[in-house]
Amino acid sequence: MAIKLLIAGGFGAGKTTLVGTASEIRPLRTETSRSAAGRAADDVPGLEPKEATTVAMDFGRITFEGNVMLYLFGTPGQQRFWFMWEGLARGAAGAIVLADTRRLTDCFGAIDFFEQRGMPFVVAVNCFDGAPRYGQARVRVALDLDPGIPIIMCDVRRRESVVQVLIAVVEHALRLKGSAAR
Ligand SMILES: Nc1nc2c(ncn2[C@@H]2O[C@H](COP(=O)(O)OP(=O)(O)OP(=O)(O)O)[C@@H](O)[C@H]2O)c(=O)[nH]1
Ligand SMILES: [Mg+2]
Repeated sequence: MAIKLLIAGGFGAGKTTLVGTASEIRPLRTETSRSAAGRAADDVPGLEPKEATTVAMDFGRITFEGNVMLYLFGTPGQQRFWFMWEGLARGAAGAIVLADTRRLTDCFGAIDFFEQRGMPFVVAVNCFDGAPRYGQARVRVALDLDPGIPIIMCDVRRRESVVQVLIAVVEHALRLKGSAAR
């Protein structure tokens, strides 16, 4: 069985890192180094400068138990590339919205996108070193998430952590599908 998942979220939330950590094949990346104009537009004061950004997508694959294959599609984070999300979302079973607590509201766009399309999603909070730590309850209030939407704390550099998030989104998508069929 093959399942397509989208990895979305704000600029620099760790989408490319997540796909790279999870993937058993060499991930396809479409990163470019950032132009001076891009830096001026997107860099956030106080955060480390970012050298590269995704312009089209990331792609990776992970197999569970030898027969469930997850195809991971990372979206570009910068708002000017969002026109590509529509195509990437086609046929996806669910999505992960990655959030960075230093700029939590950057993922509002992604949440709106999936809510409007009725696409199952979970919110994964990428716990960057030194970033503020909020509990699930505070993240839920801050992002105005329905009680049914899972929120998972993660570190996208750690494989076990990413696997937990992947399992959460697949389970959530299956649960919603099951309740729709009833
Ligand atoms: N300390 C720490 N650094 C991280 C973590 N996740 C990602 N990074 C770093 O943060 C930067 C941004 O990560 P990316 O994976 O490129 O983020 P992205 O969401 O793909 O960014 P865009 O494609 O530009 O939107 C990279 O330099 C990563 O090495 C994390 O959990 N902790
Ligand atoms: Mg990226």
